Amino acid sequence: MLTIAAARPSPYTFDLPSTALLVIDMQRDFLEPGGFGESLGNDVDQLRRTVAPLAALLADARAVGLTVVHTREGHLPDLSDCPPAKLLRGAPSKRIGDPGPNGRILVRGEYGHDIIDELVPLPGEPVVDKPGKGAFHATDLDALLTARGIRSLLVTGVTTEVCVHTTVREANDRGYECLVLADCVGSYFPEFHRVALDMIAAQGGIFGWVADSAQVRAALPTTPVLQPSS
Ligand code: TIU
Repeated sequence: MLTIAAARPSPYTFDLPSTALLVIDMQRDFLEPGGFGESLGNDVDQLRRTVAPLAALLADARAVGLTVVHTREGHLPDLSDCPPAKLLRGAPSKRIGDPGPNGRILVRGEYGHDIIDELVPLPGEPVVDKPGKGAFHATDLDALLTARGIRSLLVTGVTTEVCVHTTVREANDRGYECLVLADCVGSYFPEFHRVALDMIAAQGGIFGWVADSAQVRAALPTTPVLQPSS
């Protein structure tokens, strides 16, 4: 067992075979100009600080053979999986499905829908396409994790209070332990980011634990101990 002694609200213990690194929605649509995030009026630069620590963590996780799972938020080209409540809400500069500089906004198969170059998935790493904010809603993520014997999630990605939080809540109700890595999750709203992390660790860890990626990287062995996931 490995222990992250400095995790909030208490030390987090996990073992490598039953743990996955979950990378949520690190897509151009959220992190680069011209995509869904910017269409909602957000400053996409707010999310950039997550990229370097997440790339470093990903490299160490891969080196040790940890299971890595990526997710992408997006919709079928005919938008049949996008509820009107999501499509029509608000007054964005562009709606889901509209053409943008990176292709149609938040539509599967478009350049903007894919994961940023710095964090591109390796062959064999599952990429779960999800129509909602939570990664368990209308996906096979639970079955995929169960088949691999995963019970513990190192949670990273964007945005802290939207897709990360929804996924952590869903995971918590399904019996997974979640350690959210504060420097590897990001929000367009610094205050929401801070409070969202506090909400996870409050009340004795009502949804899980919070730590920094450096603490996890320091705890990981330096030689492979697992077969690469397939
Ligand atoms: N708007 C916002 O903060 N986030 C999303 O719409 N999706 C995700 O968080 N991935």
